Amino acid sequence: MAIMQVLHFPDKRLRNKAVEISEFNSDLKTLSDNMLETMYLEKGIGLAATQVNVQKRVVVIDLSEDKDSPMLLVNPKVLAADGTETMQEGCLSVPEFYADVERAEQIRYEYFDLNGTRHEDETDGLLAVCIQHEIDHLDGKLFIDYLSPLKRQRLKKKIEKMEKLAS
Ligand code: K1U
Ligand code: ZN
Repeated sequence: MAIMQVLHFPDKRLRNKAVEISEFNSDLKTLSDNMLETMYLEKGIGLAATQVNVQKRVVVIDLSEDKDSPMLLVNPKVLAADGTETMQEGCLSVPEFYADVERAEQIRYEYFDLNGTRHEDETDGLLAVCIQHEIDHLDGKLFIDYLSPLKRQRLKKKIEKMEKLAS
Protein backbone atom coordinates (compact mmCIF):
# COMPACT_ATOMS: atom_id res chain seq x y z
CA MET A 1 0.00 0.00 0.00
CA ALA A 2 1.09 3.59 -0.53
CA ILE A 3 0.41 6.96 1.04
CA MET A 4 -0.97 9.51 -1.41
CA GLN A 5 -0.49 13.29 -1.25
CA VAL A 6 -3.64 15.16 -0.19
CA LEU A 7 -4.21 18.36 -2.20
CA HIS A 8 -4.83 21.52 -0.17
CA PHE A 9 -7.08 24.51 -0.95
CA PRO A 10 -6.62 26.67 -3.08
CA ASP A 11 -5.16 23.99 -5.39
CA LYS A 12 -7.19 24.21 -8.64
CA ARG A 13 -7.12 20.42 -9.09
CA LEU A 14 -9.66 20.21 -6.23
CA ARG A 15 -12.13 21.80 -8.71
CA ASN A 16 -11.89 18.93 -11.23
CA LYS A 17 -15.02 16.86 -11.78
CA ALA A 18 -14.42 13.13 -11.34
CA VAL A 19 -15.61 10.59 -13.93
CA GLU A 20 -17.60 7.43 -13.25
CA ILE A 21 -15.83 4.09 -12.82
CA SER A 22 -16.74 1.64 -15.58
CA GLU A 23 -14.14 -1.08 -14.99
CA PHE A 24 -14.07 -2.89 -11.66
CA ASN A 25 -10.53 -4.25 -11.80
CA SER A 26 -7.41 -4.61 -9.63
CA ASP A 27 -6.49 -0.94 -10.20
CA LEU A 28 -9.66 0.04 -8.35
CA LYS A 29 -8.71 -2.24 -5.41
CA THR A 30 -5.20 -0.71 -5.30
CA LEU A 31 -6.64 2.84 -5.41
CA SER A 32 -9.13 2.15 -2.61
CA ASP A 33 -6.45 0.49 -0.41
CA ASN A 34 -4.12 3.45 -0.90
CA MET A 35 -6.93 5.94 -0.21
CA LEU A 36 -7.86 4.12 3.01
CA GLU A 37 -4.26 4.08 4.22
CA THR A 38 -3.96 7.80 3.43
CA MET A 39 -7.25 8.62 5.19
CA TYR A 40 -6.18 6.73 8.35
CA LEU A 41 -2.75 8.41 8.40
CA GLU A 42 -4.34 11.86 7.99
CA LYS A 43 -6.86 11.05 10.74
CA GLY A 44 -9.87 11.72 8.54
CA ILE A 45 -13.24 10.02 8.55
CA GLY A 46 -13.56 10.23 4.77
CA LEU A 47 -11.57 10.83 1.60
CA ALA A 48 -12.57 11.36 -2.03
CA ALA A 49 -10.29 10.41 -4.95
CA THR A 50 -10.31 14.05 -6.15
CA GLN A 51 -8.41 15.00 -2.97
CA VAL A 52 -5.52 12.74 -3.99
CA ASN A 53 -5.60 14.02 -7.60
CA VAL A 54 -7.36 11.00 -9.08
CA GLN A 55 -10.37 12.09 -11.16
CA LYS A 56 -12.48 9.00 -10.53
CA ARG A 57 -15.74 8.69 -8.55
CA VAL A 58 -14.34 6.76 -5.59
CA VAL A 59 -14.87 7.54 -1.89
CA VAL A 60 -13.66 5.86 1.31
CA ILE A 61 -15.23 6.44 4.74
CA ASP A 62 -14.67 4.98 8.22
CA LEU A 63 -16.68 6.43 11.12
CA SER A 64 -15.74 3.72 13.63
CA GLU A 65 -13.74 4.57 16.78
CA ASP A 66 -11.31 1.72 16.19
CA LYS A 67 -10.89 2.48 12.50
CA ASP A 68 -11.83 -1.05 11.61
CA SER A 69 -15.01 -0.51 9.55
CA PRO A 70 -13.94 0.87 6.17
CA MET A 71 -16.60 1.69 3.57
CA LEU A 72 -15.85 1.96 -0.14
CA LEU A 73 -18.37 3.82 -2.28
CA VAL A 74 -17.83 3.67 -6.04
CA ASN A 75 -19.95 6.02 -8.18
CA PRO A 76 -21.94 7.17 -5.11
CA LYS A 77 -25.12 9.13 -5.82
CA VAL A 78 -27.80 10.69 -3.59
CA LEU A 79 -31.17 9.42 -4.84
CA ALA A 80 -33.41 11.28 -2.38
CA ALA A 81 -32.90 13.79 0.43
CA ASP A 82 -35.12 14.88 3.29
CA GLY A 83 -34.93 17.60 5.97
CA THR A 84 -32.00 19.82 6.82
CA GLU A 85 -29.42 19.80 9.58
CA THR A 86 -26.39 21.90 10.42
CA MET A 87 -23.18 20.21 11.49
CA GLN A 88 -19.62 21.41 12.00
CA GLU A 89 -17.42 20.10 9.20
CA GLY A 90 -13.70 19.81 8.65
CA CYS A 91 -11.78 18.85 5.52
CA LEU A 92 -8.40 17.24 4.96
CA SER A 93 -7.97 19.63 2.01
CA VAL A 94 -8.64 22.72 4.20
CA PRO A 95 -6.53 21.91 7.29
CA GLU A 96 -7.23 23.55 10.64
CA PHE A 97 -10.51 25.12 9.56
CA TYR A 98 -13.97 24.10 10.73
CA ALA A 99 -17.36 25.60 9.91
CA ASP A 100 -21.07 24.89 10.23
CA VAL A 101 -22.66 23.66 7.01
CA GLU A 102 -26.36 23.00 6.35
CA ARG A 103 -27.08 19.79 4.45
CA ALA A 104 -29.85 17.25 3.98
CA GLU A 105 -30.60 15.40 7.23
CA GLN A 106 -31.54 12.05 5.74
CA ILE A 107 -30.47 10.59 2.41
CA ARG A 108 -31.18 7.56 0.25
CA TYR A 109 -28.07 6.76 -1.75
CA GLU A 110 -26.65 4.24 -4.16
CA TYR A 111 -23.11 3.05 -4.73
CA PHE A 112 -21.17 0.18 -6.25
CA ASP A 113 -18.66 -2.08 -4.49
CA LEU A 114 -15.34 -3.49 -5.73
CA ASN A 115 -17.12 -6.24 -7.67
CA GLY A 116 -19.41 -3.80 -9.45
CA THR A 117 -22.46 -4.81 -7.40
CA ARG A 118 -24.98 -2.02 -6.88
CA HIS A 119 -26.20 -1.20 -3.35
CA GLU A 120 -28.94 1.15 -2.15
CA ASP A 121 -29.24 2.33 1.45
CA GLU A 122 -30.65 5.08 3.69
CA THR A 123 -28.78 6.97 6.39
CA ASP A 124 -28.71 10.10 8.54
CA GLY A 125 -26.43 11.84 11.05
CA LEU A 126 -22.66 12.02 10.50
CA LEU A 127 -22.64 9.36 7.75
CA ALA A 128 -25.20 11.31 5.70
CA VAL A 129 -23.16 14.50 6.12
CA CYS A 130 -19.91 12.72 5.26
CA ILE A 131 -21.35 11.12 2.09
CA GLN A 132 -22.67 14.52 0.90
CA HIS A 133 -19.28 16.16 1.70
CA GLU A 134 -17.38 13.47 -0.27
CA ILE A 135 -19.75 13.55 -3.28
CA ASP A 136 -19.23 17.33 -3.35
CA HIS A 137 -15.46 16.67 -3.66
CA LEU A 138 -16.11 14.42 -6.67
CA ASP A 139 -18.01 17.36 -8.23
CA GLY A 140 -15.18 19.82 -7.49
CA LYS A 141 -16.99 21.48 -4.60
CA LEU A 142 -15.59 22.27 -1.13
CA PHE A 143 -17.48 22.82 2.14
CA ILE A 144 -16.13 26.37 2.30
CA ASP A 145 -18.16 27.16 -0.87
CA TYR A 146 -21.23 27.17 1.42
CA LEU A 147 -19.81 29.93 3.66
CA SER A 148 -20.86 33.58 3.56
CA PRO A 149 -18.53 35.93 1.64
CA LEU A 150 -17.36 37.40 4.98
CA LYS A 151 -16.41 34.01 6.43
CA ARG A 152 -14.66 33.01 3.17
CA GLN A 153 -12.69 36.27 3.27
CA ARG A 154 -11.60 35.50 6.86
CA LEU A 155 -10.52 32.01 5.80
CA LYS A 156 -8.54 33.41 2.84
CA LYS A 157 -6.69 35.78 5.20
CA LYS A 158 -5.98 32.93 7.63
CA ILE A 159 -4.54 30.77 4.83
CA GLU A 160 -2.41 33.64 3.49
CA LYS A 161 -1.08 34.20 7.02
CA MET A 162 -0.26 30.50 7.42
CA GLU A 163 1.47 30.44 4.00
CA LYS A 164 3.58 33.49 5.00
CA LEU A 165 4.62 31.81 8.25
CA ALA A 166 5.55 28.62 6.38
CA SER A 167 7.70 30.42 3.75
O1 K1U B 1 -13.25 14.72 2.92
C1 K1U B 1 -12.53 15.08 3.83
O2 K1U B 1 -11.84 16.08 3.73
C2 K1U B 1 -12.53 14.29 5.10
C3 K1U B 1 -13.33 14.97 6.19
C4 K1U B 1 -14.73 14.37 6.22
C5 K1U B 1 -15.75 15.10 7.03
C6 K1U B 1 -15.56 15.45 8.35
C7 K1U B 1 -16.54 16.11 9.06
C8 K1U B 1 -17.75 16.39 8.46
C9 K1U B 1 -17.92 16.06 7.14
C10 K1U B 1 -16.94 15.40 6.43
C11 K1U B 1 -12.61 14.74 7.49
O3 K1U B 1 -12.43 13.66 7.92
S1 K1U B 1 -12.02 16.12 8.28
C12 K1U B 1 -11.25 15.44 9.70
C13 K1U B 1 -11.91 15.86 10.89
O4 K1U B 1 -11.63 16.93 11.26
C14 K1U B 1 -12.95 15.09 11.59
C15 K1U B 1 -12.68 13.86 12.09
C16 K1U B 1 -13.64 13.19 12.81
C17 K1U B 1 -14.89 13.74 13.02
C18 K1U B 1 -15.16 14.97 12.50
C19 K1U B 1 -14.18 15.67 11.81
ZN1 ZN C 1 -13.17 17.36 2.49
